[in-house]
Amino acid sequence: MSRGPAGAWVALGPLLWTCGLALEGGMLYPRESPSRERKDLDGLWSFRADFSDGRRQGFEQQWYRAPLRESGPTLDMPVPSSFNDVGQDRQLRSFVGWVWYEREATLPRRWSQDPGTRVVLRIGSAHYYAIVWVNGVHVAEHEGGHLPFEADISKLVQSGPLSSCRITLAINNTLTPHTLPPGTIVYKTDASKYPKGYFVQNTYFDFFNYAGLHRPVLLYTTPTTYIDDITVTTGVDQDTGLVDYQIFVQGSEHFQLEVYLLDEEGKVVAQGTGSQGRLQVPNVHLWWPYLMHEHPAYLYSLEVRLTAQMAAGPVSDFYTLPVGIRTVAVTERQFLINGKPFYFHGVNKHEDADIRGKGFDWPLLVKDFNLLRWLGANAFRTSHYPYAEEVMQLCDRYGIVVIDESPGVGIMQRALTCCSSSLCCSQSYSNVSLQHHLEVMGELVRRDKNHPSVVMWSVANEPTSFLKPAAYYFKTLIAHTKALDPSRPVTFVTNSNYEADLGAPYVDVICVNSYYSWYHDYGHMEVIQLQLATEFENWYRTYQKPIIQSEYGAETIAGFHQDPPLMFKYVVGELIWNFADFMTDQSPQRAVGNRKGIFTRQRQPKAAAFLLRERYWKLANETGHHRSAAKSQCLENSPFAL
Ligand code: GCB
Repeated sequence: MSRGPAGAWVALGPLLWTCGLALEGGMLYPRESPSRERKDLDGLWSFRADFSDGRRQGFEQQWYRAPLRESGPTLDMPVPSSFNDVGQDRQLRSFVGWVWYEREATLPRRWSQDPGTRVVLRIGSAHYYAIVWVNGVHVAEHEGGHLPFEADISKLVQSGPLSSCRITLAINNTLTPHTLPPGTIVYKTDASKYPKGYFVQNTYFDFFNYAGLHRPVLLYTTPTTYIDDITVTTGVDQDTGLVDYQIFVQGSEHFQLEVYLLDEEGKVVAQGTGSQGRLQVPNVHLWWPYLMHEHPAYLYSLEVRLTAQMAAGPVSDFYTLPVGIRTVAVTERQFLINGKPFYFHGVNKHEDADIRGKGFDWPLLVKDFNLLRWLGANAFRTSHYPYAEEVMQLCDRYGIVVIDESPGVGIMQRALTCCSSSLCCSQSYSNVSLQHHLEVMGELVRRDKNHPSVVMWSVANEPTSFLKPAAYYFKTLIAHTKALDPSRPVTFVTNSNYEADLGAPYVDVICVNSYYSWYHDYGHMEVIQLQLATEFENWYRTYQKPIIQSEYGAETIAGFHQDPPLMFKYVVGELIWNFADFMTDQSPQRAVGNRKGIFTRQRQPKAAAFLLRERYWKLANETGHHRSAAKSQCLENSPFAL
């Protein structure tokens, strides 16, 4: 990313985080290729929740040692899915603690017999803490839902006569002050009100803490010398596209790499050799956001071919990465994509639906993208955690711009309610929390760095950034994220007062949430314009950075319904809260979930969706820089077309 001279970007340069938190190994999305196979393990798994006091029975009895059915009754559990809503058991819906998943996988013979084949188990997301065994042997542990992790299980599956393996996972959804998101377990000890050992999980965010195996689980192969990671950054010089690549190889130090960039017709437009280099693409087709260009979301394919001479003979590995060539920059007043001002008109989402909870679901995903395009939305924020990799791939393909958010939601809320003492604050912003947050940003950037749709990282949502320790915390976290990825701006989403916010000096774009006439001045819509103007002016006067209204509630939309719509030249976007209704914990304020969606949880439009659609298509015409923006790309022949 480049930045105008007035920005904080330059000033932050020397602060780059150098504590050696770089992650080992890559996390390339498993794609089939002539050298790679994959086997999806979606479907029914055996499942058991450990209802024992203390939830330790599974470990005490070593449930991973033998098939799960041998240690007690099991349920059928679909994967991917949250476990909470698929059954009729009230206790399972709100279960907190360890649950156990198990499944046998039959492997092609070559996988279990060819020592030149590397077999990898990949878990797309297991919320929150996961331990994995294969054939009773511990192979991996991972903290944090929402991000993938892997284990090389070649030795295990190649050591015996069996061509199948038993995969067991123990997953714990308990949230603590140091998890992301944070939470607390509170024991209720008043025996006149609660049974013995009674506890509740308190969270400080507004969505249901669904848990389980939320995303695809799969096995894939590579050769033992393989392409481990690829990093691509892109630039433009007049009409020549620039693709800088860096490739990491594991398994051998003696190898050759060939790199080919193919256009959408499959024609090679540039090529190179070696682990790093720059490809030049004459007459480049840039990756443009939806509604900003008549051919948005142009994707090239980067074909990487590895050959290595091993004792057993030559080895080849092939990996193809979709590449969108585009630039991102932030000036004092603008968010630029390919040098043109970009205005975010979009939504905040959740991964959330009936029955499956946060479980990945292709039909739901495709429906959501069709709705986004119908709406004329060009962007969303992955509120409040990283979404599935398949979601990011569709964003690349459809030109939907993404603010990619970490699970840093609800940080320090506890300090608000529990105390005002420094002890409580320092616990919430402690080194343990910060260290974990830095690691999570590492995992997020490693996973999503090559997506052209991702234009900005958001490290958190609505932290108590007015508290003293927030300054160091966000300074460090943002500098670390910039060091991991110098090509993108970084922000966090605030609801603090502009004068009190101690993290705002470090962000590139100010993202503010406000619910005028909703959470205060109830129903007084006449004050919205004034309050909105005051808020924007205060933030801009203080920081001279572009502003995104990163959340506003459905009922406040009238306050934004202005003509002409752009009141403030430094406001670069608006993301409504929320795309669809979603499930939350039970509370008097939430009647079976949060109902601020412009679509219902079943993805049917409410009146607000039509209103917003009108506004977004208008905005697309005014800010999209392209005449064809007036036409919906997915609905040209439908009764909804404008
Ligand atoms: C917010 C939060 C979001 C909530 C929303 C609401 O500020 O960021 O997670 O769901 O408000 O509806 O209150």
